[in-house]
This record gives sequence, C-alpha cells and structure tokens, in this order.
Amino acid sequence: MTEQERITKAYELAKESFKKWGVDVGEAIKKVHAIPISLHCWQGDDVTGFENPDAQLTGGIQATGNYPGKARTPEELRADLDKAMSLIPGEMRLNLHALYAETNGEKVERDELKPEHFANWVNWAKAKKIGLDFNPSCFSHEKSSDGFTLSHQDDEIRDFWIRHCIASRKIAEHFGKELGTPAVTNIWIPDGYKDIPVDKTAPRARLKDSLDKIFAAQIDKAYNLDAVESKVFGIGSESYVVGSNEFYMGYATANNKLLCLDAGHFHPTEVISDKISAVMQFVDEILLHVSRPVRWDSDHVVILNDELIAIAQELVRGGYLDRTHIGLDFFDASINRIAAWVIGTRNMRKALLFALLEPTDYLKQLEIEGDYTSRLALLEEMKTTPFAAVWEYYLMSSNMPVSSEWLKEVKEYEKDVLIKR
Ligand code: RNT
Ligand code: ZN
Repeated sequence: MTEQERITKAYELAKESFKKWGVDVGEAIKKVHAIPISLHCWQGDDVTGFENPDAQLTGGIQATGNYPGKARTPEELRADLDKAMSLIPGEMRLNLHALYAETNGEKVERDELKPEHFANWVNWAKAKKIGLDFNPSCFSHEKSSDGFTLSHQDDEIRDFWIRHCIASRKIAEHFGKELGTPAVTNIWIPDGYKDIPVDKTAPRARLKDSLDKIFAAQIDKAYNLDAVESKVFGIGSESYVVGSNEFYMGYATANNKLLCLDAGHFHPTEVISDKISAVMQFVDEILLHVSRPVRWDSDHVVILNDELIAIAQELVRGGYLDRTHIGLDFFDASINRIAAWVIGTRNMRKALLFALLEPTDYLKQLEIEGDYTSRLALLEEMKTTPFAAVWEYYLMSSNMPVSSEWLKEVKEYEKDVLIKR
C-alpha cells in the first residue's frame, strides 16, 4: 500500500466515525484551511530585527538558547519564512515588528519610519498573496532603557514613542492598501516598576493620554485595525505593569479598539480560553497572541495541549472566528527556529480542526436539556475519534508533507543553509 492509499483509506474510515456524530468532515477541512493565522516574524531571529545587529533584547522579554543558524538579514529571514510557510497548510499572514525595517544601512529613528522602509516586505507579501500585520517596537532602544515608553514621565521621551506609534499606524495603513486586507497594528509596551510604586495612577493616566494621541487620526478599518495588549508582569516589572488587563479592557471597550489576549500574560492559573466569551460581549474584535507560558511568560513553542484546544473550541463554539485575528507569539532560540514555527503553527491549525470536528450543536442541545452525563461522555468520546487520519488527509490534500516528513526537509535546510551562516 502506498502512503497515499493508506492516508486515503484511513480518512474514509474516519469520515464514517465522525458521521456517526453528525459531523461533516469535508466541511471542517474547507473551513480550517481558510482561517488566517499570522506568523510572527520574530521567532526567526530571537526578536533581534535589523536596526542594529548587536541589539540587546530588552523590555522584560527573553529569548533563551543559542541554536545555530538564526537569520541575520532580511533576505535570510524571508528565506526562512518561505521555508516554514511551505510546510504549514492553510491561509497565512505575516506579523512584522517595526524593528524589521530595511533602511539600507542608513540610521532611521523609529519615529521617522515610513512605508518605504518596508517595501521589500510588501513586495514579498504580494508575491505570496498574504496579508501583513504590524507592531510598533517599544523596547530594545535607549529611550526605553529605564523601562518606560508611552507612560514616561519625561514628555520628550513619551512624545518620541507616541510619534513611533503614529508612524507605525501609517505603515500598517499602507500595508492594508497595498495588500487589500487590513493590517492589525498591535501596541504592546513594557512599562512598569520592579518594585512597588507609590503612584500607580500617574503612569496610567499618561498611557491613556498617549493612546488618545496615537489614535486621534482616523484610519479606515479596511486598511488598519488597532489592538492593545495587556500584561500582568515582565522581567523587571514584577510589581506593577502600567498596561494591565483592566486598563486595556477599559480602553478597548471605551474606544472601540481590538483587545489582544496573550496566553502568557495572566496569572498562571488563568487561561485566555475562558476570557474570550467574556470580552466578546464588549469589544467587536480581538487579537490573540497564542503562546505557551511555562511557569512564567516564557513564550515556549505552542503545543497541542488542553489550553490550545480550549482556545480553538471557544472560537468555534462561540462563532467568534470572524471576529478574531489569530496571531502567534513565541520565540525559542534553543531549537531549530524554522521547526519552531512549523510545530507551533501546525498545532494552532490542528487545534482549530479538532474544534471544527466537534458536534457542537448536538452538545449544546444536550446541555440545554440538562443531560450533563451525555455531554461529558460525548466530549470524552470525541477525544479518541480518529482525528489524526483527518489531519493527515488534510495535509496531503493541501500538498504538505505529512507526519515527520516535514522535519526531514527542515533538517536538510539546516544542513544546506542554516549551518553555513
Ligand atoms: C511581550 C508581548 C509582545 C511581544 C512581541 C515581540 O510580552 O507578548 O507581544 O512578545 O511583540
Ligand atoms: Zn504578545
């Protein structure tokens, strides 16, 4: 039996198993393929960017490890992204940080960045027929060295970061116009105190004022969508973070912005899957930073764990896919970076497929009827219904290498390209 025959046969049988529960597998495959996932450029080079090759990552986030072969130039990063994307099925986008500007060796300050500094990225995205998303980079800079940016007490510094965020929105607007799909511009800042502050109010008031200034100019939502990302703590901001959850929840609700939920930005027993249906009552759209915190906001590669599945289930069960922008946010420098992208992104889509293969309406019916016994029994049955056969068939039919075949390609690329860097 050829691999193709085996996969097809297993799929045909799996289809029958799912049919028993009233699930249309073909429909689920079609749906999962069309869900855009925004791949974060920064897994490719440990959040370094091209502003300065010796840049130190600051802002209380960390990429640990020194696996060989990290991308050092835009060309290398794009080649690595091409490789990763060639192994990931379904609709993709690319999420860029301002740090990834190309200035031809010229020093361009962040508040001076313009669409032209991203021309190569736009051309690359056009050729791949994908959308771009964007982020101002409010870290790894001398003007953020004391841990404050948009909430800085020094107006000169605060204005610099306001101008940077305004410039970023204009760049994103340009992406939206050029690529025919709105760019999500996400603002995350590291601002906070290591130790307990006396005045928790003033920085938050300044942050609110900064955001009002940044968002003062209306940009057509067909081109740019603004998101704000909260956090509970960072390295060096353990006691107080200016942009906390309540702060941004309030800001996004009051100002009709997207709320970004990062899986690593809450207390360790809190999960973002449980927050989606709550915040969706108050904001039109959300951005997800799908990540995997291990003991802290460690940004480990996303695996197919309970929380990832729960996130996907919430999006499907709540009918929230159209109002959710799925982005990834992890950076592991201790393993092959392309494999990290492929593993994490495939897992995101795997979780979505798993969720789409659920007889949700039937489960909801059982719940309404108070038949919690059947609800629990069926949910457990679904865990071992032959999902893997559907996943493999989906990969095969979208011309992607199945099981560990993709890893061989990554290893070859490592030998031929990465190791030589
Ligand atoms: C930091 C935030 C933020 C960054 C990226 C690089 O804790 O999660 O989203 O990881 O913007
Ligand atoms: Zn994040």
